[in-house]
Amino acid sequence: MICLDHITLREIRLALKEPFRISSGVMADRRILLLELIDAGGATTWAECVAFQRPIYTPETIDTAWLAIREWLAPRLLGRSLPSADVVHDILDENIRGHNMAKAALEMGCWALEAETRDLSLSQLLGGTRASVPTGISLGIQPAPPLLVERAVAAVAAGYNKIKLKIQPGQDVEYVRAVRAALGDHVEIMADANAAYTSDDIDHLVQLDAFGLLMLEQPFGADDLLALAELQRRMSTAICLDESITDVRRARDMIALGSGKIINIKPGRVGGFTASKAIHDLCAEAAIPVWCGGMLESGIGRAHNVALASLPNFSLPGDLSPSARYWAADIVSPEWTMDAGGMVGVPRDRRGIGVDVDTQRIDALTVRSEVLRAESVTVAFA
Ligand code: OSB
Ligand code: MG
Repeated sequence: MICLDHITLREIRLALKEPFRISSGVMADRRILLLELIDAGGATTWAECVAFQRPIYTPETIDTAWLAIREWLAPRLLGRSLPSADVVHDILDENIRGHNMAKAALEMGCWALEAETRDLSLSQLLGGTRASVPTGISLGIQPAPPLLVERAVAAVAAGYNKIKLKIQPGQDVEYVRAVRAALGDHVEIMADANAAYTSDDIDHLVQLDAFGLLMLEQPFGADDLLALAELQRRMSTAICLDESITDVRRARDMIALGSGKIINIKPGRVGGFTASKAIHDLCAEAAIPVWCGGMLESGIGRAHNVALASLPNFSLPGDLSPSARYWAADIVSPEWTMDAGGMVGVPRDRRGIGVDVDTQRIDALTVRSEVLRAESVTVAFA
């Protein structure tokens, strides 16, 4: 049983150690939306809304998410007795379109709260089975191939199990060729275009087949499932969908149309853990591998992702880099670390999200906050 007494929204600023460039823009100082959820019984937990500052990845931003949570989503949950977190997805989804990252932050917070109150780890509550999960690294677009090669070589030496290269038109084939030549044939390499190409680029992209990539992530726009199917027919490299998969129905469409062979599950993008589990289960039945993507999260979002990635069909390395790859100091302790084999431990012996949240540091980093309570919010959809 969960009954949310109040939720505190906070925006913190956290500087990335180095800017991260994808085809649609660059991120340097992260504005991060955190939720602290407090149960009527006194239990507390944290969740992270993974929306970025600008709509360069999906249409949401942290400002749209703040509005959606305050005005439409949180009022549906506050003060209401819920038997378990698995009912929250449908409550938030009914007659409210989109805003998946806003929904996910609340929904995942409810799962974490249920784990707290039932004295389970989040991994156990979700059905996770593994004590550690393999991680890969996602390398942003660099000004020239040698700079990317340098980072890729260092990442392999650090133990990462998969090297993902961001690409965009004009910075693709030669970059991938250089990294493959430097790393040799036995390292798992993949590329991610973040929707930068169109069906006019099919002949160009087919050249990537020469480099033995593990997969090519989201070459075309989120809605371009037919064009993606055409590309998949022309390429031997497996296409992986990220932005296209916003719920379990899109995963079914991908399978039916042949638009891809692998799915990157980001719980924020699909509206939370219930949808993530549904996609995970569907893909397990269809022999489609899945892996857990990343959104340059703080240690709070990372805790949620690591718990999800401990489910059995997360059979490929996730974008689950340790804290030190992103931040001078994280907001959780212990910080997330990776061993020499590129494995991240799942804190299955700890209750809830499995790390302590550094509330003093969060206080110091907070630039705005708002407390949402049942009595103080307008119920927009009575
Ligand atoms: O497409 O997976 C993506 C970062 C920003 C926007 C989109 C993506 C990414 C990443 C980062 O690849 C992965 C990470 O969090 O380390
Ligand atoms: Mg991606």
